[in-house]
Amino acid sequence: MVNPSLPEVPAGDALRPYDLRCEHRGTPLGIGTPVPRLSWRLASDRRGDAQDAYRIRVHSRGALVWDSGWVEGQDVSADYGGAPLASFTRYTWRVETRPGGAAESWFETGVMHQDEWVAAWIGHDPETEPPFEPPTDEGEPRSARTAGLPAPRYFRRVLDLPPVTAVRIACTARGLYELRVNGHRVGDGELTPGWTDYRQRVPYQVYDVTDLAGDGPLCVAAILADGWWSGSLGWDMRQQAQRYGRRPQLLVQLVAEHENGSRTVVGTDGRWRESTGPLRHADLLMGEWYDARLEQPGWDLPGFDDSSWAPAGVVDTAHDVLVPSAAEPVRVTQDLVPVDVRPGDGRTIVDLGQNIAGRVRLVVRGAPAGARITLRHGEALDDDGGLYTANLRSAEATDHYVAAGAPVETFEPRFTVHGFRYVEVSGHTDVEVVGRVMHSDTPVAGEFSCSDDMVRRLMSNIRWSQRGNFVSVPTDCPQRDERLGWTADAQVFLPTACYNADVAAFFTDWLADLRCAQTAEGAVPDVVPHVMTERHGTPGWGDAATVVPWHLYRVYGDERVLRDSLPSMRRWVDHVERHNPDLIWRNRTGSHYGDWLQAGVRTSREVMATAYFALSAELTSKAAAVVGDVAASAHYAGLRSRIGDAFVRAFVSADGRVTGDTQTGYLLALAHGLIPEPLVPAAVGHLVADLEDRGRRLTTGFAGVGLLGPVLSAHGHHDLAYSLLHDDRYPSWGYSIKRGATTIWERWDGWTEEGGFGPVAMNSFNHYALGSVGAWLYGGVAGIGQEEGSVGFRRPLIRPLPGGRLRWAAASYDTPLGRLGSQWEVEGDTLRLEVRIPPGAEATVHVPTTDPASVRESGTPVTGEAVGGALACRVASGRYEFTAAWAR
Ligand code: RAM
Repeated sequence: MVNPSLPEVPAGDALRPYDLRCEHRGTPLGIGTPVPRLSWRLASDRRGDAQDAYRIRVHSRGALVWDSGWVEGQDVSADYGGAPLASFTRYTWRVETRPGGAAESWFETGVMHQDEWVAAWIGHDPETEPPFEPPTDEGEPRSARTAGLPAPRYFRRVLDLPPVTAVRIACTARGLYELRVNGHRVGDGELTPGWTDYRQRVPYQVYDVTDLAGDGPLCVAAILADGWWSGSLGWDMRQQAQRYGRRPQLLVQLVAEHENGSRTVVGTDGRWRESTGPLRHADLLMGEWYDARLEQPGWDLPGFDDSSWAPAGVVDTAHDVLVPSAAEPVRVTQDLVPVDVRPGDGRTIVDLGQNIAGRVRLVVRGAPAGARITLRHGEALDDDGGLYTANLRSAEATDHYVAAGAPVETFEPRFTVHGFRYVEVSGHTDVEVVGRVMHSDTPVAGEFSCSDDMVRRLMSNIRWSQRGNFVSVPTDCPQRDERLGWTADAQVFLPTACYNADVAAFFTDWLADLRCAQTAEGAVPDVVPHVMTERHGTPGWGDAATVVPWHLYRVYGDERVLRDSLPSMRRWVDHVERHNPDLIWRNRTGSHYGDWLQAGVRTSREVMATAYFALSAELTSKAAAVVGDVAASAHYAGLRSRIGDAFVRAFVSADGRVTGDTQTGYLLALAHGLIPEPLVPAAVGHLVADLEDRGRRLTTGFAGVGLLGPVLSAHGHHDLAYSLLHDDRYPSWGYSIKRGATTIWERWDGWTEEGGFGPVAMNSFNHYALGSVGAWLYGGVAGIGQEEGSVGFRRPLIRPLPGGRLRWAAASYDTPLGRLGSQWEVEGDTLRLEVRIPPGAEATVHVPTTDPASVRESGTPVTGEAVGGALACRVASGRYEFTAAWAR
């Protein structure tokens, strides 16, 4: 499977803005902030090009509403500064740069003032409604059995409006919805409105349905299911099902504009009608049950006779929880044609060749009415070639389709998602299956490739695990009865995630849920959104509160994330300090998972916790400095320094050993500057000795694994780092790849020769945490990074690491300024390095060489400074081709 490639960048000799975004999104509808941030990237093939000034003009309804005037400088973003934004209005904006070109884009607002909401939350009256009773056989979904969940509901209302010029619909659910207008599905979002901390924030989406409206009556319809709101969630069905509410509810507000400029606003109310339909049951973990015999043709068209439908019940009119959807929705982004279809014994096993999160589209031919076709999903096959589902725990991941008896029927579930590579189809043999890949549609931002098949596969597995686990929130896994926003998984993987995709909007939204969930005393929960109330305050997990905002700021250069998060960062650090006055984090360690899933060792929990405490204090100090809170910055810098002293006193011996003597202990201490300078070589020596003594095998778990490459290479041990990268013995990434992994496994021993499948209680084959090595492939191997202190890649640092089995490696990455690229190749005794620096950036390039005097750029000698096996030189924007002497 190839990785999705980066979109082309405009080429040419003149500076040009491109890829215009509003609030980190392309052309969003439903912007809710009064001061949206507008940003653009720059392209130019001319060396040394930089933007000297920009000017933004925003128009709405033919009138100029903001002219920034010419603003000198290199900023590639600006906050809207014009007349107050009106609701449901399109704003086109144009940015011009000097020198150079111009580009145009638009955004639309949603509901700008809470009092503009008229829609009520509607649902159905549970008293009138019998629960779904499927045939009592093995196919019965357990969630329906235990919780007696009612069937999903269908809603509709017909509106007679004067002729319209534009129609927008704002829609959301406490649950999941599919919106339809005049028989057509609206939008391409899946699992909408997405998952947030519904108690405080329910996101709504805005759609442009003008083209569906026509001249006659308008039928607005929706299907409503439980989803995260009232369906099964997590692993404890009794506690978790119906976590937020008992029944799903719908909220729709339509705003139609007419020729004379007037508006009609209509919201959901008791005039809507509702009914059950062919979708009998839908649950994220369990799957769907669709009975095509129960279809009511035309139910979403104006002419339909809904006299047998019931009036919808009005639940409440709470609008204060409504927030504009801030990130791209989940979408189906790719179809996978099976690589193998194995019929047998009434059950056909279909292999998509790739472990994904998603669902299938099923085509059924010649099934008699009432035939039930069952689709079971799994990540692996057992020894007999049957579907392996033990690791799904209680998630049934099973869809049922009951045929209507037509010659050809098509079924695709709507309100469920499975983590799977294999599908078992039973109940009918003449079937066709296509895999539908689903994930939050974060734009592709980076590409990495190299000459080694296994390393390429590793990056592909990382990328697929990112896709499979960014499903509205960053989850641990997409398959079993868990799929929760585990905070450590997210924070250790974030640097890798940022290289692969533009996750600014995605994580900014998740951080809002993190802040909602912080406890009164400042503890951060282990999972966000917060659904396991008893778990919070855990070292490495809670620290997502500081690590995530800081990293987002560094990568995307948007300081608002720090402004929004600083109070939460402070409360988190204060909480840890309050309970650990001697600054060794021993108390209030929450669920303390340590270096989770480490291989065969036990990193000291106090070492790990205290290292994170130091890191969080440091990041809080830096964030306070950015926000301009000098006193807070000094306070947390002081705290950081005292934690550092305490760490050294408690854990670092005079010969540079760190208590516990484990790889993760050294990695954390070295990466976070906790080893006194004179002892650093000794500590590095102990780390290296541990690896060598184990025959170059890693022992790291979630907390340490992402630091192996960066720390080893920072201290001159890239050979060792490459040994680990290329290793295929247990435990290693290569070990899973040798076994055919197409995603990153949760645990090093997900499957072993000796034991077969790992412990079923916890064995996901799609978990990205151990894939946090990806950041080192981009930042180390291909060498795309930024200088310490640089923000938004203003000062890129290109420092590739030729080595290992690699003959070449290449990476490209869309920084906020524009595209950055690095590609190296070794041929005989020459190394060639091509770099691409975006306009306005001032880069340092370390050209790897065994002879600094040999370095040439496009044939011309280069001046620079010889540093550790490279010639470091400064370059401005443009493309450069270096050659240098190289000896292995
Ligand atoms: C597991 C999750 C997750 C991890 C926690 C501690 O259940 O899958 O990856 O963060 O435990």
